[in-house]
This record gives sequence, C-alpha cells and structure tokens, in this order.
Amino acid sequence: LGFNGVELAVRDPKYLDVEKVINIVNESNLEVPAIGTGQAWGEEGLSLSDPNEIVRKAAIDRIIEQIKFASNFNAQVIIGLIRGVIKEGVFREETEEWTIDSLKKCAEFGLEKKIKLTLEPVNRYESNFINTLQEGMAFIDKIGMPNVGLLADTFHMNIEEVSIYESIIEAKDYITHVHFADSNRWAPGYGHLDFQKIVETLKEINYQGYVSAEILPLPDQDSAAEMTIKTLNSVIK
Ligand code: LER
Ligand code: MN
Repeated sequence: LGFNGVELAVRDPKYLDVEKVINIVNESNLEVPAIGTGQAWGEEGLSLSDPNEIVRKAAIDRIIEQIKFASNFNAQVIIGLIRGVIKEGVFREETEEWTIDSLKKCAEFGLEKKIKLTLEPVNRYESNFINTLQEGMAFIDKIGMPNVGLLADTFHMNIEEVSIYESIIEAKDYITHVHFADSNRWAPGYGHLDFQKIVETLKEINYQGYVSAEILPLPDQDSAAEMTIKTLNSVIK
C-alpha cells in the first residue's frame, strides 16, 4: 500500500521469535519507528507508577526488555498506558515520584542502548495520569533525561487539547513520535479530524519523524489500512 514502516505492539518480547520479526520487517522493506508496550498494563497490570515496588520493578524490567528489542530496529519505546494510573487513596505527588524514578532507570538503560522513550499523554477515560501534551512536557522536564520525548496522538488530543494545532506548536521541541487516528479512532478519513491542517502544523514545526496509524481495524483491517494511505496521500504533498 506504500507504508514506509510498521509500529509493533508487543506485550513481552520474550515470546517473540525476534530473528523472524527482523526478517519479515527487512523482507517487507519497512522500518520500525516505535514499539507499543501498553498490553503489559492491560493484560498483566504492570505499571511504572504502582504503589507496590515489586510491580514497578517488573514494569521497569519489561521496558528494559522492550529497549533491547527496540535496539534491533532503532525504534522508540512508547511509554503509554504502562505508566499506569493514580490509584485511589494515593497522592499525585507520590505517583509522580515513583514514575519519575522508574522512568529515569528505563531512560538510563535506553541511553546505553541509544534508544529513545516517547511518553504518550492519553485521554481521561484511559488514565487519570498525564492527559495533555502540556502535562507530558512538564513531566519530561521532571525526568530530566535527554532521550525521553513526547508522543502526540490525535485521538487523545481531540478529547483533551483546547486546540490540536496550538498544542503541537507548543510541544514542538518535545514531539518525537505521532499517532494518527480519527475522532472515532477509525482510520484517518473516517471521522471528522482535519488531517490536512494537522499535517500542515507538523510541517510548520519541521517534524521529521513518523506518523503512525494507531486505529481500529474497521470496517475491516484492509479497508482501514487503505483509507489511511488514501487520506495521508491526499494531505501530504
Ligand atoms: C497507545 O498508543 C494509546 O494510544 C492508548 O490509547 C492505548 O490504546
Ligand atoms: Mn496512541
């Protein structure tokens, strides 16, 4: 269809035949810009912010394994839902401290392997912890590591940002990866977001990275992939 890369969503690299993945990616002439890690939160409850130190340690270890996997492709490792939530009865400050400590450890290992982490603000219905690009930037400043950037996801931004465009401009020095999904999380073109204007804004900030379609496979996966390319071709000139 004309895609340049493929983003991989991996719960635990230990269950992958890594050589086989590398071969398939190479044979298909694709790059891997980023590795999604959220399934470890969704399916195993691993979280970098959990009040329980053992759970945090398991989440850090998982991200370390993801960094090793990512180094096969020079991919960024996404810190999305694996950062967890602010649990009931826990102060925001505590959650932040634990997460900063966890992410520093992950980022230090990333530095050794020359791999970036990209922190993704997600909408309030998925987490109560880091919803806007502004919150993401403030958090990245607190981590204080050079290899932690920001992931701008248009689906989450449509729910949380006052202006998708102004937020992209404000976050221009932080954005290292972009997820595209339309307002309904279907492929770009199936909802009501203005991808022409979003792409113009990304060009305005001279964004040089990938835009990755993170979408529902609806009405079916082939149509979703085709619609993505069709919309991107019509707005990226
Ligand atoms: C992950 O990239 C994301 O956007 C979350 O909403 C998990 O699906
Ligand atoms: Mn996303």
